[in-house]
Amino acid sequence: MPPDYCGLSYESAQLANPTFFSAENRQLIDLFRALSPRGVLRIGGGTSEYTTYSENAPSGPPPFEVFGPDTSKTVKKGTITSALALRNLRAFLDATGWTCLYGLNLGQGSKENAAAEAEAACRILGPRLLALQIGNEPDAFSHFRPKGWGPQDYIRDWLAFHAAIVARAPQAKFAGPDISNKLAYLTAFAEMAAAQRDMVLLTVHYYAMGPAGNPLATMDNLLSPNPRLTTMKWEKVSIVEDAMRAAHLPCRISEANSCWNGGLAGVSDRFASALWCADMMLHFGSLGMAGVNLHGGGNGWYSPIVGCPSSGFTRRPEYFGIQFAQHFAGATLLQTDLQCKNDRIVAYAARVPGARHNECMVALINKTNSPAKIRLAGGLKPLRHEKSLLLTAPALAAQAEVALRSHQMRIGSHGVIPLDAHSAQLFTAESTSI
Ligand code: BDP
Repeated sequence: MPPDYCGLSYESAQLANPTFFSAENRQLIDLFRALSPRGVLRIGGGTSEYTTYSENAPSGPPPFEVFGPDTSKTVKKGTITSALALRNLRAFLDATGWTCLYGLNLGQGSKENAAAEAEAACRILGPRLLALQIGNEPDAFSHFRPKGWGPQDYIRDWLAFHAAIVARAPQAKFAGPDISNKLAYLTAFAEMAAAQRDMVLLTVHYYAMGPAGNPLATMDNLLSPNPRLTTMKWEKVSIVEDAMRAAHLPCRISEANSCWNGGLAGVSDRFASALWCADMMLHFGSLGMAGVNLHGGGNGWYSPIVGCPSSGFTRRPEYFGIQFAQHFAGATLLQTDLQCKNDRIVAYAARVPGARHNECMVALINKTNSPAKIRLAGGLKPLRHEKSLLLTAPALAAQAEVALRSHQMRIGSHGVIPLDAHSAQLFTAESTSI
């Protein structure tokens, strides 16, 4: 898992308020830094198809302090991203140590405006710009394109925008296709990407459930190993692997969360979402994905950080799930084989750079409502006097008092590790086989 594995995702509309992502927003900077010293901030989402770029800051106050969530029902109004917003974003990224995956408007924008914005983003964000993306979820462009528009039409439109952008910003790097769920668009994109020299990353989205309001979108379903409502059918992971191979590129989950349509009240903002998030992030790591960006912003139910500069920010449970997974950023996952009748108990192990040669890190996640007892095999032994990290809360539906806290390692007889119901634990183990 690369060092910049963890990330967040915000709506492009948020840039209409240039003070949000700025060096002045100290509280948000600290929250980003406490999540990762070098994460990826993805800017895009549904509102990226409604933004226009302008060199000049619009007169008058910004249209809102914070924006979000965006849902399929949000009536979107066009917003303006200015050069000032990009300069402030650069200062924010410098202060956090993060880079940016930056989305341009393909749905309704002109290629001339996208090229002007791309040129400014490259110049102003400089080394903090990981890549540009052209369009959000082009596989769901029914609002913007005639019926029958498909993957090859998308590639044609993408190439036209790409040509306009590189004419103004020859140094630009690109990622995509940022799809919702139709893998045919990823396959077409990967074939096209193989012939480009400026592509750095493939991207796809993942929502475990949706839309909010669907009776199958429940806390219980979220904790099941493969929620039945996922936007992306990950049984088809071989298609993603083929795309990575064809394009010679890594793939990142550039937008992810528990339930689309802005999240589900009482689920997306509860401790269950933290357990889901920790497992989902490590699971995608084990599938060879290069990172995951949790979508949010504003006061969305699924947003890992909510609030605004004037009244302050709050960490939602999911924030702690990301922090849990962050311990694996930069580490090399090892193959694990958990023999357990309950598929809601999962385990991950990894070699961490800088660790003693025979040590590895182990994560155990118990998404059941019963305590469990785990015995490590394969020559692995938990370190007896070490501290472990525990992701816990008073209840699965807890909103507050969710914590990732240090905890004295408990080891029972025969090396059995007791695992509380609905909890996740991270600790160091010694290996006689690595
Ligand atoms: C995705 C959009 C994102 C939305 C999200 C949702 O890219 O902007 O916020 O759906 O519905 O498709 O929550």
